[in-house]
Amino acid sequence: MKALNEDTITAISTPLGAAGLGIVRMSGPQAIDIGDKIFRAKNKKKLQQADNYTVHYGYIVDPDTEKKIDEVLVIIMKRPHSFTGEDIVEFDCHGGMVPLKRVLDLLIDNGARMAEPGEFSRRAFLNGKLDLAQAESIIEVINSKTEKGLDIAMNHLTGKLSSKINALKNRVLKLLAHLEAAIDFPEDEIEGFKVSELEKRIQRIRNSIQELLATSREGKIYQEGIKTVIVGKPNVGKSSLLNTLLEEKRAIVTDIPGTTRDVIEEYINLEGIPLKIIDTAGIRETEDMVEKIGVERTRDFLKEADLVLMMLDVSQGITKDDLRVYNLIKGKPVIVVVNKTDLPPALSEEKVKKHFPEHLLLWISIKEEKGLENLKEAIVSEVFNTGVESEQVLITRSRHEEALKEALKASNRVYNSYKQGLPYDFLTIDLKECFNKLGEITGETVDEDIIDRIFSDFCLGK
Ligand SMILES: Nc1nc2c(ncn2[C@@H]2O[C@H](COP(=O)(O)OP(=O)(O)OP(=O)(O)O)[C@@H](O)[C@H]2O)c(=O)[nH]1
Ligand SMILES: [Mg+2]
Repeated sequence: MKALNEDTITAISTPLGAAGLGIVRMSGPQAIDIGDKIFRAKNKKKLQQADNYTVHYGYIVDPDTEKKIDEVLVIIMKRPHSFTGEDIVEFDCHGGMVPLKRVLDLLIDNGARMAEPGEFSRRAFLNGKLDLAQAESIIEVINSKTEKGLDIAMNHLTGKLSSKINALKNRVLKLLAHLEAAIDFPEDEIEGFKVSELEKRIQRIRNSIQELLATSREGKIYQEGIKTVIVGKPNVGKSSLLNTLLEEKRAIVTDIPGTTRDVIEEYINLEGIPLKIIDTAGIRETEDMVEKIGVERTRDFLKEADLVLMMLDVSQGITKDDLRVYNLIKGKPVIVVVNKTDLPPALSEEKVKKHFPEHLLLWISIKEEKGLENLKEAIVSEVFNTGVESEQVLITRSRHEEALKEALKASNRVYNSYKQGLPYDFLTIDLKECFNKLGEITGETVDEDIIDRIFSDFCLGK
């Protein structure tokens, strides 16, 4: 284990605001000493004498006056068997800004230092309790938007992704060792190394990286959601659709065209997939300043969209405004949603098909709640071509995706060098690069500033 930090850090680990309970956490070599300075156990025992993983009831006091500040439970977790690998003392206090802040201040007055965001997790990483991919997954667990998202994040936290990466790294390393031995002892036979198997071994490494990389699109969708933008001319029922999917009157709906003027974003859970649904201002030629800005914002959101729901009003037929909308979304995955089928139609199925030949068409009536289940299914299958098993390890983070792409490039170079019959030195250079890129994911071969950046994204107290 690496050298432990000398200072002891502390932070409030629960959200601020009135609550039943709040937790102040402290980690470091003086944690138990500092705890004893301000904690008075009901049974008079000192925390120093406490066994590992025990809970103690008593009061936090101001040691200068012995005035009681809060009634608490204290949890002791001793190094190295704690989250950070250091001594940890956790105070289960009453929630609420004032008591929590007071306990924090007392800990700082008595020798602890305010923790930086993510510093507990960073220490866990530096002390070898978690690798980098596992540490990053803590944020994913906290931020997961659906149960499936949580399953995937938990697979990362429990090390399933890391063990896949490590297995890959071992294969690269073994090949590297064999090639280096073959370079150093060209005359000798090297145990476990057959030239005839070289091509297959390189290819297997490439394939494994490729397979993992192929999961990143779905992985990101589970983590960040499918960005689905609802567009259409005014009054076709975009905000009504948002409200229906949300099962909540979130957006204002009126029969006045141009009701929605800004962009509204909400998350819904669609069969375990987070759908980030975005209602936009109706698009039409307009002189109204506010509406114009709304349309501009719609354009910006469209750039980022994973999927577009283009809405039509069956009672109105296809108008110039509809075609203007369509021009904005060309090239995106689009589902054409024809709404208000409860009204007398001014639009036949053939006509819609003719205008939008390459898109899926769905007919709905929000008013009569018809066709909505079909729409939900269509959204999922439009984005996912195949079903996803939650046991599968998916790549969810751009950082991992980038590292895998670089590793793949390096393995391609290894393969090309092999095919060209270049000396083994050419292969080993790129194999090392491949190894290093894989190691960036788990953190062995990553730069300090990247580590800084990763942990600074954490919330305070984590
Ligand atoms: N008959 C009928 N009316 C509907 C249906 N869906 C929505 N409407 C009505 O259509 C009108 C416009 O609905 P909105 O949801 O505000 O339309 P929008 O596309 O958001 O309009 P803008 O925000 O102005 O662009 C409202 O009066 C809704 O009640 C439907 O399926 N059938
Ligand atoms: Mg609207």
